[in-house]
Amino acid sequence: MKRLRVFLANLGRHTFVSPDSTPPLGILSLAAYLRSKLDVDLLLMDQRVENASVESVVRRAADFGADVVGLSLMTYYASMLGPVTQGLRAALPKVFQVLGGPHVSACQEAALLGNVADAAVSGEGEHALEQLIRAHQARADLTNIPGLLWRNGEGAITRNPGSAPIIEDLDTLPFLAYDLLDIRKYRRVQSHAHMPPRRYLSFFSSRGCPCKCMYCHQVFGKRFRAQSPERVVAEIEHHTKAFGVNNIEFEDDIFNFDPKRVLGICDLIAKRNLKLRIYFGNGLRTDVLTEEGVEALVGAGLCFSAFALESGSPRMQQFMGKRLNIDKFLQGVRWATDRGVFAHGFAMLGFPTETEEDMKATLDVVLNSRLHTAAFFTVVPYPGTELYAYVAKHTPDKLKGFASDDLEFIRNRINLSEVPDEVLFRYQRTGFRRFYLNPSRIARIVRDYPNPCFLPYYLPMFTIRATKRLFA
Ligand code: B12
Ligand code: SF4
Repeated sequence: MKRLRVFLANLGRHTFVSPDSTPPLGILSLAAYLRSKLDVDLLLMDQRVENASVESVVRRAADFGADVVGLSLMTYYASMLGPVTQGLRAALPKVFQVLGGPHVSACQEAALLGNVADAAVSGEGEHALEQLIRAHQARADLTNIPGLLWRNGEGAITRNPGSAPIIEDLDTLPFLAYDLLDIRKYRRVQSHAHMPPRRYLSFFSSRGCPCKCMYCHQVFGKRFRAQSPERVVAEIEHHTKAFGVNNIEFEDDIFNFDPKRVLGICDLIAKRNLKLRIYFGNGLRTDVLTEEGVEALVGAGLCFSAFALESGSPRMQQFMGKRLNIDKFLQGVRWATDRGVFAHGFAMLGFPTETEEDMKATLDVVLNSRLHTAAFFTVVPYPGTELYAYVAKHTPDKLKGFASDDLEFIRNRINLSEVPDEVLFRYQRTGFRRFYLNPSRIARIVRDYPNPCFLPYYLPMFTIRATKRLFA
């Protein structure tokens, strides 16, 4: 019997103002899991890093002769789904098409509108995709797959009762299928860490975050599950040796939630003398960060971390559910930068009810911090978040004309706050300008940035962000 051919693609684009692209850990994890359970041929494609056209995605799947196509995406790229799935249907009439990733977790049934995919999986995908493929191979009914979203015989979008089981013990996951990806492509583009392009690998060592930030996703639920230090370091050692790479990025939501685990990981890295350079693109959470943890991470090779403040206003911290202690934030950044770590900050302006006072507070904290670089984002309500529900309930007019799949998110002009548009965008520009036009900050950036020759590379992106709404 012909082996089933499964094509997994990460949809997306990287652009001038959003130049970053990281290895698609979702499909890398799914591929590893599928081949550990089923006898299948796999082909992976990352449309985002290749900046490939929709036609190329379809052609790649068709040339491979795919029986099943799995498409992974963020909501931001949802407008591609119609053309991709229709193209696949035309090129491979019998192919079974399934959607997954943050977009499905956010939009649920609506993810199947406007396209011709057969099914969609919300949340963690390993178990569900395995079950789906088994059912497809056996030509069995899909009604027995808990939580599956699919089109039934009449074409109606249906949700099965229940939800797909999650993987309780993340140590049981096979190592990411990096051998199926051309990692050389990631050397040429900016990674999540704002560092010069380099050879690196990404990892995701924990799932689920117990915090309740109202703008955040629902992919892995609220319970923290993590791989043990032994499992984390075994995978890092395996892949870094196989690819001859020593730069690694963690994309975990809350890597340092368990301080003991952090120490265990660092201890093993040191014992095995892995000589890593470690980056946290998605950040370390400062209110659970300990000085001992920072010390250990630096000893293990930490050289870059993002730190998400989001707001410097204690009132907004409560409102948005992040509840970060601002003094601890400043202290965490100081612990890291005092030890030579390059620190990037995330700030958000324009939450519902936010006033000029709150915005000033955010600017004050960021400007007075030891951060090397920072980005001031304006708040965007993604569907499926508590924030979106709040805006839909209290100020539905603000959602008119807002497109969560606008492919240039940085241009997004939604203003959920109490202040007029020009005030919000002026605070954003002022934030960027005052942060970067500071001689001592510039001196620290030049001193601590690993390769200052790359700094001009960021200028166009910085200029566009810093002038948002100035000319429009
Ligand atoms: C790394 C990352 C990126 C990378 C790109 C990642 C990529 N895949 O290409 C970069 C840095 C470029 C990026 C950019 C953005 N990101 Co981002 N990013 C992440 C982050 C931190 C980790 C993603 C990851 O690797 N997860 C680990 C893997 C294992 O999980 P996964 O991909 O979700 O896959 C699992 C399931 O979803 C499912 N699954 C996935 N694919 C498929 C496919 C099939 C067929 C099936 C069945 C199942 C399935 O199974 C997988 C294993 O269980 C997530 C947060 C998070 N925790 O996920 C945000 C996240 C994905 N990003 C988000 C957003 C909003 C953005 C931005 C738009 C804005 C911003 N300010 O960050 C920009 C995009 C702008 C641009 N430049 O293009 C949102 C997406 C929300 C949404 N509704 O889509 C997330 C969820 C963060 C959040 N707080 O809400 N991001
Ligand atoms: S701490 Fe990060 S991952 Fe956790 S809920 Fe808040 S934004 Fe989401």
